[in-house]
Amino acid sequence: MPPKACHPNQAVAPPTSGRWRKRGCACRCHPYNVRMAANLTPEYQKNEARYKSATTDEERLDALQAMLQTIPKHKASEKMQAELKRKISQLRKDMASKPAAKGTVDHFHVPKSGAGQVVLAGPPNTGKSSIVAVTTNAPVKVGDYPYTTALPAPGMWPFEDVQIQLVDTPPMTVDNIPSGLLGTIRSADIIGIVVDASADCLEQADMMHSVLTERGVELKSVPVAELDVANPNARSAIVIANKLDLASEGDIEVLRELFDNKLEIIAISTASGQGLDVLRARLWQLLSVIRIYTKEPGKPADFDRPYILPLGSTVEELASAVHRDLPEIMTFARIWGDGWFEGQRVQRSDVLHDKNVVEIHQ
Ligand SMILES: Nc1nc2c(ncn2[C@@H]2O[C@H](COP(=O)(O)OP(=O)(O)OP(=O)(O)O)[C@@H](O)[C@H]2O)c(=O)[nH]1
Ligand SMILES: [Mg+2]
Repeated sequence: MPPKACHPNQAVAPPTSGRWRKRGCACRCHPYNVRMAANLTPEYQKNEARYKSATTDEERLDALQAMLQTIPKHKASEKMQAELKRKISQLRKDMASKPAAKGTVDHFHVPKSGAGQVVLAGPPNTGKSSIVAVTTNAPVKVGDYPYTTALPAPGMWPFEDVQIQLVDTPPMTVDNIPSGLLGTIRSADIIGIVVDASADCLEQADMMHSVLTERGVELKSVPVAELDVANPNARSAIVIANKLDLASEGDIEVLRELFDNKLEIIAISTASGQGLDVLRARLWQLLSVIRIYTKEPGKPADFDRPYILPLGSTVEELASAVHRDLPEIMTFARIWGDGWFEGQRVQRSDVLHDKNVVEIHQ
């Protein structure tokens, strides 16, 4: 006898073959109700057991990453791999937005906010605080002497209808990295290495690259969506060459010629405003997120508060961002905007595009 569906009103065909983890349920509402991937190795199973018995987020993350590394890579395990990647990125996000434990204040932990977090790091006096000062309303201190900034400070840089979070940080050198700063840098979505384009900028960029690499931060010149999620050390990074107004053409040329193969370089000046729009648009692209507006049937769309989702998110992932239980009770969705006919009826697994409007029906 075929297993009974949990939601009798929904027309869900029971499986005809394969083993199902949740017995007696034929629907696809439960995330664990997936066909078992064949040939799970003992090593994978050991990591899975570690995940199940983990008591802290750090242990969970470590076990999930190990599961992703050890899962057999073939067609039958593709869904499990995708689910593991989703869990890893969700857990990372949750960990980054958690406040410090009660009674302790970790000044180097900056909870994430907005469309994504860009941590500005670099040697003294390069203009990290000036960038935050001219682009956001954050009350950061700018000084014409080194070591002005002592602690990280966030500010929100408006971009169209969203905001990108910039984090000002204290300066670092080869011999002096404030304790806690590496944690701030590691939890960034994007690391913006700020150098002074008018003073040995190649040396500064090289120093930052080698100091961070030696400490296990792998700087990648790719958007967040193209990072290997199984590699916890990889971070999207970009070099921001500031003080363009004081720099000679030659300074920037040398940096581009000798460093461009390692990281992308964007030249700006907080004094003249040059390059700031280019920087903001590029940071938005690197963050690899989309904005989705929701609407209730018969009502206009809510354009004030877009949902920010990772690039490649599906209708079902939007539903769970709206409400944890929504994926289970949604029946169908309609969509407007880029890539669709007006009001097209879409499947749970359909991939959303930036600025789509979605109407979820229960
Ligand atoms: N000419 C020029 N001066 C700049 C520019 N950006 C920053 N400055 C100046 O550079 C000096 C240092 O700026 P800050 O923003 O305090 O530099 P910082 O990197 O935060 O310095 P620390 O906190 O010490 O690491 C200040 O005098 C700024 O006015 C720029 O684009 N052009
Ligand atoms: Mg500063």
